[in-house]
Amino acid sequence: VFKRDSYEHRATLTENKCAKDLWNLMARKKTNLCVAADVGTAKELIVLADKIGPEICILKTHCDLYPDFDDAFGATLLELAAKHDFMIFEDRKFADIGNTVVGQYSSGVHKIADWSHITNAHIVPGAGIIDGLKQVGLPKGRGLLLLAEMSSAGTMAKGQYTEDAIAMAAKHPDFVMGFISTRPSAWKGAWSRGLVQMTPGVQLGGGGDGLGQQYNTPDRVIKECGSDVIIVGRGIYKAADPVASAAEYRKAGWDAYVSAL
Ligand code: 5IU
Repeated sequence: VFKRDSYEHRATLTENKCAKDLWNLMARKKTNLCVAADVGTAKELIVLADKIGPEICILKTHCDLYPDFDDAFGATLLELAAKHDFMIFEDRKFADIGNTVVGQYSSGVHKIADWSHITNAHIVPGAGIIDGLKQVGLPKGRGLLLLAEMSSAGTMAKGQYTEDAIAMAAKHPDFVMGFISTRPSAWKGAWSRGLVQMTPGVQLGGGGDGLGQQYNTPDRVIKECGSDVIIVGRGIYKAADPVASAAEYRKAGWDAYVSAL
């Protein structure tokens, strides 16, 4: 078991507002479950978010998946986030130069910075992508996750690439709130302190999906891999009873965290 600090304590170690809010939310609500709501429409997403809201710390969206996305989307999700006490994470995976991501994050059809507390970015363009996103997000109190590792088979985000992501995060403690990672317990050097580790590719049965996704159990992700937040998609929204399934994942994730303290 990879032992670590409580969420309450880690809230005191970050300079990013979103990370502080998330650590405190997880401790208060006793959940480290993020649901990846990759459903077919915004309408379904909103129904799902209202049902599973009490179980989760984060609702993860892919706003370009929903054909019925409209200008009311953000406001509706923010209302649900306030009602159920969760945060919103648009999994946009920005990947362009700084100047371009300024527009993609603040403007366009989706205006992500207006409604999503958290978003994420590839570091393949270099640190300019962080500077660009920060120009938009920092004044709004947003947080950025860097993709240090991915859950898919054959990912190129490994070794030196992962180390470079860690070094870039260290240069932007006010805006970078953490990482998407799969095995941060194996990282060299200092532990992530106030930075949040979020891990996708989580399903109670393990296995994969035939398209490269690789699953670990919640217990393994938290206790062995050293993650802080489990990200679960199909394990919940494809279940016969998504609310019961969310409750089950929540318990598995929380029990694993408590036993890793
Ligand atoms: N996701 C991954 N792996 C990654 C990253 C994001 O699976 O490395 I970065 C997303 C894709 C999907 C969710 O939205 O996390 C996982 O969904 P399933 O639990 O349905 O596989």
